[in-house]
Amino acid sequence: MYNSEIAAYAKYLPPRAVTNDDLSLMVETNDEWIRTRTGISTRHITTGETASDLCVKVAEELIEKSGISPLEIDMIIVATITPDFATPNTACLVQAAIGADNAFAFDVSAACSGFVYAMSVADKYIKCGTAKNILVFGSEVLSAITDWTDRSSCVLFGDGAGGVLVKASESCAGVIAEDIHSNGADGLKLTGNSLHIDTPFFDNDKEKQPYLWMDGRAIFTFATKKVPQSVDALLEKAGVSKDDVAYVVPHQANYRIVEAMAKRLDMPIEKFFMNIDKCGNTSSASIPIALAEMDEQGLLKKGDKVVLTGFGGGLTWGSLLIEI
Ligand code: B82
Repeated sequence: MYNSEIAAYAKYLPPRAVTNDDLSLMVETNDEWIRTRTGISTRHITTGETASDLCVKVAEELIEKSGISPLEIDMIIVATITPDFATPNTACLVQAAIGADNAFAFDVSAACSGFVYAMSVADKYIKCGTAKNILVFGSEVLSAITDWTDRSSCVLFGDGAGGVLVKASESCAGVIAEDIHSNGADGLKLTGNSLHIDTPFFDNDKEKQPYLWMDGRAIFTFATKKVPQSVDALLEKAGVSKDDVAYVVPHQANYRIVEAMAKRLDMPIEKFFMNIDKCGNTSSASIPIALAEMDEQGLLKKGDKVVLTGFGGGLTWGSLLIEI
């Protein structure tokens, strides 16, 4: 059986950076309020690039860094809640753009847990021997489903993409363990872009809900309770102690959520990689963007054990233990 080694990391942020001061000219808010409540200073916002465009930039860098030919790629998975279209899926658009003619390609929808879910799927295809080289992305254009007149939510979100090349390996342990969950019963506590049925056959008297909406307090409680439980369960399954974990890479939702998680887990906050100050909340893209930044900074050392933990709409949550 092969293991799933992460062989390359890359990210792409659209060039337009929007600061808290920029937003304070649009809605009643200010830099100090946003920074103390969320930890965010800047986010990148697309000026027309779509989720697939962002992935293509990431894919080109992954191909260059790893030296792989596009024809050697067996599979492409894009985690996103802001696909270019309902069909074709985002991954097929990426396949065409990079000429990965031998790959099969599909999207995964699990909001801010999407990258963890997609990596879990990729890991299974590697372990069962069906695929040897898989591109896995998280890519979001959240600005398209943000209510830019709502000061409580428009300050939170950003656009961007990150991705990895997952390779079948006999030497690196790669994905060691996983702990993944869903709770659909609480799904309507975090919603976005509802399908609006209004046809010659049905007059809908309710309004479309096009924008991201969350019951902040309820999902804050969900995240700070369920994620530490998931990380504990993950490490127990793997027989790995907290001291042996070099980094935890959490979904970048809010600085205070991550602080509360570190406290509950009784792990030093320094082990939690955070870059929400520069990117905002990019949903499924936040973990792979963080990984690519860690790689650029030389923080990911061969043999290190790293926990990825996602949580978000669905509700969904899940953690992966990776050996670098
Ligand atoms: S908040 O409700 O305003 N709050 C917590 C009480 C401020 C500290 C808030 C803010 Br501001 C931003 C994010 C959240 C939050 O709970 N986010 C999430 C929770 C679970 C899953 C995903 C997210 C997410 O934002 O992606 C709360």
